[in-house]
Amino acid sequence: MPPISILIIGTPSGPFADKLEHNFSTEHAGNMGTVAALTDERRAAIRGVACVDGTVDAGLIAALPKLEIAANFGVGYDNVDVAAAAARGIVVTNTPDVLTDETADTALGLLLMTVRELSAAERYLRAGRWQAEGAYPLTAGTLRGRSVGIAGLGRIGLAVARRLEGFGVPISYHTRRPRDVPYRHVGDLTDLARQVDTLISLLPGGAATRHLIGDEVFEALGPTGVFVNIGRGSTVDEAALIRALRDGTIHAAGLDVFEHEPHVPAALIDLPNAVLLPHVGSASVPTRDAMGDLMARNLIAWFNDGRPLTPVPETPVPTT
Ligand code: 8YV
Repeated sequence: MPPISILIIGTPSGPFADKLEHNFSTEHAGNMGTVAALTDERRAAIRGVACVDGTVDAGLIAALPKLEIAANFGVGYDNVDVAAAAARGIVVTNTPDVLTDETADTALGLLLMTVRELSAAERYLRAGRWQAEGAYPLTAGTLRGRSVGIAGLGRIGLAVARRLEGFGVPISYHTRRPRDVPYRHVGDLTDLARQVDTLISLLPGGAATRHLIGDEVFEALGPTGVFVNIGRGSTVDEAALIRALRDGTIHAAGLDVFEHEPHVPAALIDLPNAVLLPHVGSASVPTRDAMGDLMARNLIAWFNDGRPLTPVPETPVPTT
């Protein structure tokens, strides 16, 4: 049997790149997922997509008449048009679990960096200012006495909450429905922001969550408020966040994700009370290898026996 043809979007690196090449006949598209360079015959033969970086939009799906599965590299899949996939019976898979701990670790690191100004303190030392000017100024912020709200208590949110237990801070969370967890549920996001002074967002991207966090939430969080975003940049009204940081509506923010990555507005970069990371939540070699391996195994499992390992709920797998 000739090998199954798949389209790789983005540039895989690590052992899973070899796994894909070994198991499939691969076509390569740039990050835009463009298939324009392929002959009609090669395009029509593609049965799977491995999306390492970029998007799988309705146009791409329409251009691939034999497509059966789109395997995404990442737990979030707002870069894949799942409605268009579901309408064609195409299965979408993501990479949950394997990045949970890494991303939760990053969230806690970012929280501490933000509250205690650790990156600014390091810059101070490197600039020779400790010796020249004396000790770094005491930080107004501390985790002591804070109460933390988590927006979005999925796998990563739960892992963040468990880590926070070790820090001895009270924890509440916002999800649509309460979960069976030992933390206080708050049914409304603005209410949650009002009841805590530290808000960590792990909300997923997509139309339903776009700009959910804006003026109202920042005002509710208040002048001692710290906002940390490790979910998706699209969930935040970035202009409102910049205003809130600038005029003291909130105290500080730690961001790993942005509205238009990799673009980060100069106005954010200029703000001393914003800690900014270039979307590194899951970005260690072991974790990215595990994500790539799971993405490849989803494709292999689908073509072997029609049972992908981690399909997303919007595109159920046929049970025949
Ligand atoms: C990655 C992520 O940055 O899994 C996700 O949803 O945001 C991150 O782990 C991304 O998937 C890599 O492109």
